[in-house]
Amino acid sequence: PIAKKRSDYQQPDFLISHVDMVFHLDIQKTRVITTCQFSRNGEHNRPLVLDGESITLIKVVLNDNLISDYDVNSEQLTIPTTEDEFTLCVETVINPEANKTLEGLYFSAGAYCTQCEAEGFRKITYFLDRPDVLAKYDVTIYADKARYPHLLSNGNQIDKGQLDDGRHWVKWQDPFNKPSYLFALVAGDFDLLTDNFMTQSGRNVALELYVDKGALDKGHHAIASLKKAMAWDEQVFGLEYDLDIYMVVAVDFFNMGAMENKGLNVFNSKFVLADAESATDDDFFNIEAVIGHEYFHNWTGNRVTCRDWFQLSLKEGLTVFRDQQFSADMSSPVFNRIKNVQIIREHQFAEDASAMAHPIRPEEVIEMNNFYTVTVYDKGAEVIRMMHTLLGADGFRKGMDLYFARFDGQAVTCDDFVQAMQDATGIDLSQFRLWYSQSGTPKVTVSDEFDLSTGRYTLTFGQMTPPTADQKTKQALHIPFRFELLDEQGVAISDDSVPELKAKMIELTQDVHSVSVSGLNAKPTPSLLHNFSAPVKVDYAYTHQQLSSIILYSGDEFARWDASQSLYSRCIHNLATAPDSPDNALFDSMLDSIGGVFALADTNPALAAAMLSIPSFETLSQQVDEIQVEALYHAQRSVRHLIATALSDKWLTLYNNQVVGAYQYKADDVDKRRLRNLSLSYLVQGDATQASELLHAQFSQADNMTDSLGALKAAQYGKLEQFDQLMVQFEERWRHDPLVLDKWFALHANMERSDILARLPLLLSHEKFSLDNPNRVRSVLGSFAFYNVLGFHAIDGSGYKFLADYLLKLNSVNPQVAARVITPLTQWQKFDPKRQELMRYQLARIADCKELSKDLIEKVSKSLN
Ligand code: B3K
Ligand code: ZN
Repeated sequence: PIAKKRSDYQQPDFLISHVDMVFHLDIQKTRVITTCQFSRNGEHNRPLVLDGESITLIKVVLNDNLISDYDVNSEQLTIPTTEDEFTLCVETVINPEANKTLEGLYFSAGAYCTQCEAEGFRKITYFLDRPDVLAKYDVTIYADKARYPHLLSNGNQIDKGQLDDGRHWVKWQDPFNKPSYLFALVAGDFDLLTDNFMTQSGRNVALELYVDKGALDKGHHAIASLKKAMAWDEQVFGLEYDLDIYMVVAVDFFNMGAMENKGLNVFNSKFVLADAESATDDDFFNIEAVIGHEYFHNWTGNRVTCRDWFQLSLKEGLTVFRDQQFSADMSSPVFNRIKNVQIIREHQFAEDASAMAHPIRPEEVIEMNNFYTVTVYDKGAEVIRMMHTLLGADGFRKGMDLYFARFDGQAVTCDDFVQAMQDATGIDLSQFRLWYSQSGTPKVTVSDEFDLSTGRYTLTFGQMTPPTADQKTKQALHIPFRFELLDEQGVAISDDSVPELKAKMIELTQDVHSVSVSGLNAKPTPSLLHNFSAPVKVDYAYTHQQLSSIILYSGDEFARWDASQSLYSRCIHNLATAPDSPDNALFDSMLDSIGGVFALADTNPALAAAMLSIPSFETLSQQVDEIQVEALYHAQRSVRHLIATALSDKWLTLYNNQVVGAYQYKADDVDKRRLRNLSLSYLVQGDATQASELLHAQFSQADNMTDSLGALKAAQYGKLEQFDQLMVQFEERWRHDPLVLDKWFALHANMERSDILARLPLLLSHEKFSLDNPNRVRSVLGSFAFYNVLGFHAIDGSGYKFLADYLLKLNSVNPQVAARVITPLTQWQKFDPKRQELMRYQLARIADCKELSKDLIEKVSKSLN
């Protein structure tokens, strides 16, 4: 397959003003009749070339004439016409049941549904399947009434009827122009939860949530979240919903989280269904976030969409930023910010360090589905956030207003967005645009100097972006870098004559910058990168004492957390590299500072919980040049053990202090459960009898999934004997509930045990396991490959082989999911030479496969280069 390049963009040869579609649904032979009004775009005499894949062409009618002089192959239908305006009617047949790629029209557990983004519409009909062709759609659906009482598509229902043969039909009309990737169709027998929302201008919007039969009670949180998101977008961005109906359908078989189809979102049921017993606090949180995300797309994505797929971050980076702000406003801002940063440090930095490194606006793509990445989404959101920081909240809002005023109803580029931000505020963003084209993680090296005789302190910032697999040379970026200086008492030093100090921010635009302050009595402590104001790595040689001081006194809660993480990281790396001569002063200083954090538990429990958690293996991995798997892993475990045992009394008190009543998903209770489960995970490393009593009591008395799963995870982590037996009980109780069973599978897959490779095949042959179900595949294969450090990276290569064997099977069923789960194998660059060789060997095996999907070809070939 050949890569498409961003620089090759050409306007479409034809435009479509209106689309009329008729679906005759049938499990194996669905007939689709598509009639479009075309017009030639510009002066040319090229034929009409439509995209189409895995569909059978029945007939083509041009302006009421049946034609046969067209050309059709496995990817395109070419119509030789010279007309400027014409009507084309194409009839195709598709097989939804056989479609296991879950792209196009497919069958999910008894219901029909569609997924068209990015290029799935061409699996339904021949079309100009690109985001810059916008049209109005009328859609009529015919299906058996008894089996499919609900027939849904975008927009408003305008007509319906009944046939004598048991079928019925419904006609939908979407009044908004949209690209084909936002098309959706759903047909099935669902339970329906309804509600309504009154917009700020007084329009009433019907809200409809369609879920599996019997799951109605699990839909309330999603509906409540939707209403919060609708109100939030009005308050913060002045954006109101634009149709009279908003539908959300939950399906069990879905490649990702959810899809923002106009007026008809389709969701992975994981991000819709929740009740206290079966869903954790994290599940409740994620539902609110994803419901918000898809809703916010209605403006950032649907009303203003992308000109081409290289611009994906235009809608995704911006919408992730919006959902992050929403979540922060709904709960603890600092806790949310920490979560965002962890994703960047664990996954995005890893992507930048791998062969898949790409800018947030990629230059070259073979399979578009491979570019729904943490870089495009989460680093993209960081780039938007930096503009928010540089422009201020008011400036950013002005920029957004101008963006909508200019581009509503159009398909535009990232440059158009930045230009609107610049024009609305007069702030020069020309250098800032490099963030869109340059990949890699910049490193900001900070050094300082203090002259006691003059009282002058100078802080010097140097920036450098190391080369990435896709780009050798890098330029200096425009980096908003927030910081402050703390005096010996931990008080922030203010000096209005130093603009950077006044603003608490320096804008780095060159390789080196410095800031000086005079009149100081002692050398201050710099507290750096407040609120993670840019997606960079910072290098400054803090003393342990300085880190402790930031932990206690920094005015920025994020910086306090970050300092705690630096202290833990230091201890862990120290132990990993010098296990026989640990730096005792460092460990004492860490225990001392952390001991002090317990006092925060009452006043700021969310921050306390984050500060009492040590960095993940993934985060630690990105702090070193070469990952020493066993040494790093065991060092992390040892430091946890040390914290668990040295502070055991504090953990017990903390555990006992978190008293919560009957389950409710509300901030105070969530914080308490979080602290309680965190304490338990430390307690299991101390007194075994005591821990096992606490754990048993918690598991058997829990009225909610957060506490049940917390107990199970603690038992797993502490390798308590009763773990296996609790897992059996858990499975018995939950085998009917797919979403809970996913958690059970995941727990098994990331267990640390020497026979893990022998146990994985048992999971795969479990009667509830299925290759067709992405959630299941992710919970076994994904959990293992991403998080089972010792198992996946077993030095005999068995973990890598296991993944590769499985991917070769998944390749022909669901390439999109396969290409996602392969990620850990593509990140071989940071491992030791032996592991690198083993990982590359498996990649080469995959590359050798005869019928490899485009998705895997792109990832594997890049990784082997
Ligand atoms: N826009 C969709 C993602 C589509 C992924 C296609 N492989 C969901 C979202 O980001 O909201
Ligand atoms: Zn999105």
